[in-house]
Amino acid sequence: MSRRIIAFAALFAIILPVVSACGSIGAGEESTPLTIVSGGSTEYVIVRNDLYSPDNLSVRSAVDLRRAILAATGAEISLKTDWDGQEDNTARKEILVGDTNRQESKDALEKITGDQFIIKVYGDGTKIVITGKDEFGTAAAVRYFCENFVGYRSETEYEQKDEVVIPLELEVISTYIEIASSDGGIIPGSSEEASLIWQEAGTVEAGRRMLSRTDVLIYKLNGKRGKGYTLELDIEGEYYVTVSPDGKTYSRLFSHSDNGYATARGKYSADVTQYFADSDTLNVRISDYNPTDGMSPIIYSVNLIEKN
Ligand SMILES: [Ca+2]
Repeated sequence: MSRRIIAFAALFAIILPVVSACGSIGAGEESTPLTIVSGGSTEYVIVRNDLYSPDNLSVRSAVDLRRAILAATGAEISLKTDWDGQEDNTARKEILVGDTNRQESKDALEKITGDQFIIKVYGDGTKIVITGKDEFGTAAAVRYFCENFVGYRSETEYEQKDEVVIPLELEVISTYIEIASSDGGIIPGSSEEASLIWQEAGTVEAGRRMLSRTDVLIYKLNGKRGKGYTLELDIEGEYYVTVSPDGKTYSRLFSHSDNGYATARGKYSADVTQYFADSDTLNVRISDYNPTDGMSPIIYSVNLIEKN
């Protein structure tokens, strides 16, 4: 049996778009604006749980939020942990991501069930909670916040804006879907996948990444020098997959013409051990094998599996 180690944490779930959202603000109701970012700066800091390691999805989601705000508004927002010792943090403007030690996070978590997340402003806007019951819910919450309030969908898809303003009365409680994959493959559209993308391409919908003829997608996968790995792709269409340890010289790994299934969806894997002989990373480049026609690659998951 092989062990999963893929870049960053081994994850098996991804968050797909929200099924239902209910807010405390209905159409036509007056809301009071709460400014998070104005003129490229912010008074808020992002706060995350001190006890989690940097690979924890909740922590990575906090980093994603920071990155989204910076990209969309140019505002540098600090990210700190919730450990303040004896310091009084009640007046500090904080965006609390995940299950922090603040009372507001605890109160918000009481309001939701396991498959929900919550985004809620407390009091006069000093504390904004963005959390799920677990790190997957928190990732879904951050994604929702980024898309709906920051105007950020991905590194290449966001609105430039001077301000981020949310309603002071904001309370979103929403259900999300986790799609489990049997073997730990990372699914397009997840924040895990986002962390692997070196060159973005194509469009993502319902856990699939669809390339068009001239699109070139590059994942950068992290491993350990000298270890053995198998690369597994769940893919269909006219794919052409090349790999490179240095991002300069690419070698052919496989293409749709190598298997007997024509362009059907399937899990295709190849030994990539040799590329880790002298490198901790592997660039995986996916493009259309035959760009002159319409059949193009669709990617369902990517997985780098360490060999025992
Ligand atoms: Ca094609």
